[in-house]
Amino acid sequence: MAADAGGLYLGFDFSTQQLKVVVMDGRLSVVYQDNVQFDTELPEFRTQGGVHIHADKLTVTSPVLMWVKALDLLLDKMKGAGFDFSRVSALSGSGQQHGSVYWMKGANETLRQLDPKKSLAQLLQGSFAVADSPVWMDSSSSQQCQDLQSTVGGAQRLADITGSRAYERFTGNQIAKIHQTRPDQYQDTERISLVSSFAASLFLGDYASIDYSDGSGMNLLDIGTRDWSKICLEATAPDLDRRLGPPRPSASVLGSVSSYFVSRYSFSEECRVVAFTGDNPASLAGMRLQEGDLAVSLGTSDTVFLWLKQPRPALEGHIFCNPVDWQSYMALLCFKNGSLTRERIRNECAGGLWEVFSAALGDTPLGNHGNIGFYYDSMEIMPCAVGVHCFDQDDNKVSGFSAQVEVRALVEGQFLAKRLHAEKLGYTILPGTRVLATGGASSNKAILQVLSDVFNTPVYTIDVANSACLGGAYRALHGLQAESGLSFCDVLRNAPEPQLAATPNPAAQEVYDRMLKRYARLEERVAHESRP
Ligand code: ADP
Ligand code: XUL
Repeated sequence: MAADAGGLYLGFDFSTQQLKVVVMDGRLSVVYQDNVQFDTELPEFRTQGGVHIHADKLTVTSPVLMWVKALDLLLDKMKGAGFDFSRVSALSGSGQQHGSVYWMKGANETLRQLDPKKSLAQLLQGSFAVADSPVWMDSSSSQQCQDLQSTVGGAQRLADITGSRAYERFTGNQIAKIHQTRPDQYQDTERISLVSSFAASLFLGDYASIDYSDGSGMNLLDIGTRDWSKICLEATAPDLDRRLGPPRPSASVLGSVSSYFVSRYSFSEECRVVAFTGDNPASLAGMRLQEGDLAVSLGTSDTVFLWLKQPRPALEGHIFCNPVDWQSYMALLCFKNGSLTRERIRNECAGGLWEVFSAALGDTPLGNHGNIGFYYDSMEIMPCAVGVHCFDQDDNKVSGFSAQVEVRALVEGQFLAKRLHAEKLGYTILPGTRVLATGGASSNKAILQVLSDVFNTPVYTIDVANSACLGGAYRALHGLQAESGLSFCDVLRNAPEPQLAATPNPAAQEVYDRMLKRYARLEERVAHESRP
C-alpha cells in the first residue's frame, strides 16, 4: 500500500515517566505533539518518575494498568483538541526496553471484543496476571542471570547468541524470577509482551508480535537466526515460546487498528499498525542513522549508537537487531559519567563557565602532551570502575593536572573510551563515516571538535527532541511502504539533513591512533586496580 499524501502518521512512546505522541504528515513535518505524565496526571497510581521502587531497592515496577489508562487519557486529549483520527494512515511506536507485561488467560478474547462505549482501563482491568510490571530499572534478578550464563556456557557464549551477556533488567531474567517466585501467576499467564508489543496489542485488538530489535533486549533471542534461542528459553521458564509467540521483523505491518478505535475515535478501518519497538532502536530510526554512522548522545549520561553489519558481541555493550534494516545490527553503549562529570570539571577548572572550559580545549594541543585521565565520579559501566585516575606521558600515575590540561584530559578520555568500545564491538571508521551528535553538550563546538579529532571524521549535529517518538512516526510511514521494497532511507530522503559542525584536524589520525592503544592499556589497568 502506498503512502497517502494527505495521510498522517502517529508515533507513540511509552517511556518511563510519560506517554508521548508525535503526529507527522506525509511531507515529514511534525503537526501535533502531546503527552501524559504518569506521576501528575495519573496520581492514583502513586508512582515517582513513573515507577515504584520496592523496599529492597532492587525491585522496580510500574503498574500495567497505568499505561493502559495513559493511552485512554492521551487519545481523549487528542479528541478534545479536535484531532482528526480518520486521516491517520499508519501508527507505530516504542516502549522503554526490557519491561514485561503478563496477560491473563482469556485476555486475547477480551482484546478482540472491546466495547467502544467503555475505556480501555475499564475493559482490561482483569486482563493481567501480574499487576506490577518489572521495568528496565529493576536489578533484582542477579541469581537468574548467573543461572542463565552457567546453563549456556558462560557470559561470552550468551553474548554470542543474544548480543549481550546476562543483565538483570533484560526480560528473560525477569521472566525467570516471576516463574520462580510467583509460579501461580506464571501459570495464569497466556502471553508475555514487552512494553512495546503490549502497546501495539492495544491498538491491534490482538496479541502483537515482539519485533526482532526490542526482542534483542531479552537475553532470549538468537540475534543470528532471529528466532528464540532454544537453550535460553529452556533455561528461563517452561512453555516460554508459546507465551512469547514468534518474533517478527521490526518493519512488519501487523494489521489494522481494532474496531474499538474505529468506533470510539473515528480511526479509519484502513489505519495500519506497524510493529512497535524499543525506545533506543526507535531513537536510531528517529535520528535516521545510516550504515557506517555512529551517533553520540551527550546527555546526563552519554550513549553511543552504532550501525553494524558484522557485530562482535562483547562482555560490555549491547548488540540489537537493527530496527530499520532487518539484515543489519545496531549497538548501544551506555557511559554513566557524561555531562555531570563535565560539569564538575567545568566548576573546578573553568570557574563554572562553559566558555572558559571551551577555551581550555582550544588552548591545549591534540593529544594533550600525552596526559591521559579517567574520570569515573560514579561507578562506570564501561568499564566497571570508579574514581579519578591520571597518567603522564610515560604512563606514570599522577595526582592531577593543571586546570587546562585537566579539561582536555576529561574530554579526550571520554571520546577515546567511546571509540575504543565501539571498535571492540566491530565498528570500523571508514572514509565517509559520519558521527552524529545530539544531547545538551552537542551545542558546544569545542567539545565537538575533540570528538571529530578523536574519531578522525566529520561531526554533524541533529535536532532530535523526542527522537523515539519521531522514529515511531517514521517507522509507521516506512512500514506502509516497505511492502513495495522501499528502504527506510528511500522513504525518508526528504527529512531534514544533519548540520556539519566540525571536521578533523589533519594531524588527528596519527595522534589518536597512537593514543588509543595507550588508552586501552591504561583502561585495563584502571579497571583492574579500581574494581569494587
Ligand atoms: P538529558 O536528556 O539526559 O536530561 P540533555 O541532553 O538535555 O540531558 O543534556 C543536558 C546537559 O547538557 C547538561 O547536564 C549540561 O551539562 C550539558 N550542556 C548544556 N550546555 C552545554 C555546553 N554549552 N557545553 C557543554 N555541556 C552543556
Ligand atoms: C536500555 C535501557 C534504557 C531503557 C529506558 O538498555 O535499559 O535505555 O530502554 O529508556
